[in-house]
Amino acid sequence: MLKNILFIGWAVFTALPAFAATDSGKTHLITLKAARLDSGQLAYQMLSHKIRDESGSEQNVTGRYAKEPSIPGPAIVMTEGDKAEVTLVHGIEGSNDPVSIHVHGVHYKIDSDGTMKILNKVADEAAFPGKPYTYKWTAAPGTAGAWPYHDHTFGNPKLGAEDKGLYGTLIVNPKSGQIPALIDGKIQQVDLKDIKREFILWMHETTFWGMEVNNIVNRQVPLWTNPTLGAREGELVRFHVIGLGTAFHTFHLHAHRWIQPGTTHILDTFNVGPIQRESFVVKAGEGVGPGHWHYHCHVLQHMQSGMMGAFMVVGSK
Ligand SMILES: [Cu+2]
Repeated sequence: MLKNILFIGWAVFTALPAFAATDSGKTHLITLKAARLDSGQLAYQMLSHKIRDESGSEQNVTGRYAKEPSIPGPAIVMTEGDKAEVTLVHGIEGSNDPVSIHVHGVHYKIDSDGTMKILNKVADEAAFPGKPYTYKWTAAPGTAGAWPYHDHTFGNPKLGAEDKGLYGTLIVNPKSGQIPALIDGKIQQVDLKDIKREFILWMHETTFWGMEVNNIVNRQVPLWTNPTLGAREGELVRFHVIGLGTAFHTFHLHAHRWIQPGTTHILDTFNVGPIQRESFVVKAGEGVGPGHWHYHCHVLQHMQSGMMGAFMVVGSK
């Protein structure tokens, strides 16, 4: 009897992680293409994104994305508890080299690592011409944050071609729907639905590469290099800053302050190493008003090479 109870207890216990992993139920069905730009650089493009809910009905959200490949690539937004099936299509003309997606932060099995067999000992997990590859990700509890995804195979089976433009951003929002932010001088929880715009800035050698996720019109806009960012005074704006390449940077935004996530430490500058990232929220122009607020890398050599842009805050009236 006792043995049976223990056995039932163990069966329930072992089944729990499976329930926990599927309780949210949303599955993102995504098709991305790796393509070559006219400049010779490489880039990812969103071909299709559908979100399937628990009942099995699907919502097509492909219209949120730019219609062309971009650097950085499409920003994929998920919520903790969601799953994704990401199919990559090889669209790099004139090359038979495999191309892949390796993601950071979320959970995946070894066959979704996005590397070649010489590294993972399982399979060549990449798309070949005419032969797409599908990756499965789980944005498990504890994976909220902005994460990079990038190629790990093209042109070099151990390294890939992230430095040629094959990279993008995965944003996993917390299930609670809230994040801490420094607003009106106090650390408080803000609702994600109140964030009007998100600016993604990749710091690559001596250039910022930007993407706006505009939550007002529900569209993504590639901003390309050293962009001018725009917001209305008082809007809640979330920044996601990610490093790429070989250089170490210091991100600085004039006249705004924010908190280092998970702390009460107030910042206006932080360090960004390769593939390191930080996300933070500001209330545009808080305490300082509208203006052509400068943002830049504070490494002098990088500033001298033009690593800068503007955060244009326009008056609310
Ligand atoms: Cu720098």
